[in-house]
Amino acid sequence: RRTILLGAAAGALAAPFIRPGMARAAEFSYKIANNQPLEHPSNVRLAEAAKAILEATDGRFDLQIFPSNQLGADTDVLGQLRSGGVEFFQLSPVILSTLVPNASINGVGYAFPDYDTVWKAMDGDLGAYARGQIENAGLVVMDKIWDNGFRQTTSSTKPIVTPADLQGFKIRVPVSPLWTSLYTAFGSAPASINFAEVYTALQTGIVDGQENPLAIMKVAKMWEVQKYLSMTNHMWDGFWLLGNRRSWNALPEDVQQVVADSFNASADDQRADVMALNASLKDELEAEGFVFNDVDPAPFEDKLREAGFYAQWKATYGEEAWAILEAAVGRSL
Ligand code: X2X
Repeated sequence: RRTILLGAAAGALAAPFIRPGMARAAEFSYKIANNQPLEHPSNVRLAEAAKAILEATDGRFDLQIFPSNQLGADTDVLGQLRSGGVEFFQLSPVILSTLVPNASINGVGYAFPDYDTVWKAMDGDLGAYARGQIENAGLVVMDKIWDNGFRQTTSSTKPIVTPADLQGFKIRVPVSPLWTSLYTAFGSAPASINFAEVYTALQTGIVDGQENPLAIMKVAKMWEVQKYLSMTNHMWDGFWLLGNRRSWNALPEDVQQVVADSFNASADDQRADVMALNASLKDELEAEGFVFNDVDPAPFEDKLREAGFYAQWKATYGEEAWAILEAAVGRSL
C-alpha cells in the first residue's frame, strides 16, 4: 500500500520533468460541436482554424472539435450552447429557428436561384438581419455563415419527379417548423428527426426519404439506405457558427479578434470546398449506386404557392423580414 502511494506521488512530481517540451496549459480551452463527420470540409477547415488560433495566441486559446454529434443531437447541443456547457456550435439557421424564429428565413422553399445570390444575401442584408435576430436572443454569431448547400431529395421507394410524388411521402426533416410546413404543403408525411438519428430511421424504414446536400449524402453514406436521388434544389442551407455569450465575453479582445478572424477565414475556405463537392459528387454517388434524376422546380414552387406556404411564412416572419428576403433574391415570392 505504501509503495503504491509513493509511486503515485513520485509520478506526479516527475510529470513536469518528463515532458519538458510541453507548452503550459492553455488559458482558454473551448469546445466546438457540430453534426458532421470529421471528413466533411467543415471539420477539415475548423481544424485549420484551431491550429491558426493556437499559434496566433501563443497557446493561450485551445479549441477542441467535437464532430458527428459526439456531444448530442442538434437540438440538445443548442441547449448546451445556451447554458455554456459547450462554447461554440455550428447549426443550420433553419434548426436554430426553434430558438430564434426568424433565423430560418434563408430556408424558404426555392428562394435562392444560385450560390451567387446566396453569398450576396448572407454576406449582405439578409445575413445581417439574421445575425441581429440571433444576437437579440442572447447568442454570439460569427459574421460568415458556413455552407451546407442546396438540398436534394432521396428515396428508397421511387424517384421524386413531380410534386405529386411527394404526396403521402414519409420523409425525414430536421427539427424545425419551416421544414415541417414545407412538406405539409407538399402533402407529405414529414417526421422531425435529428441528423444523429437519420441513418437508423432510413435503415429501419421509419421514413422512406430524406433531403440533404450532396456533400452530406457522401459523408453520411446515404446510398447504403437510399436508392433514388432527385435534384430538387428546394432550399439553400448553411451553418451559423454560434457562441455562448458569457464564454465569448470572458475572452480578452485580442483573443476574440483572432478567433473571429480565423473562423471567418475558414468559412470562406469551407464554402469553396463544399460548393466544389456539391458540383462534382454526382459521378461518385452514382458509382455508389444512387439513381439520379433532374427535376423541374417550377411545379414544386407552384404547389407551395397554391398551398399558401409563402403567404403563411410572410405573415410569420413579418413584412420587414420578408422585404429583406425579396430584395436579396431579387423577386417577389
Ligand atoms: O440535419 C441535416 O439534415 C443537416 C446535416 O443538413 C443539417 O444540419 C440541417
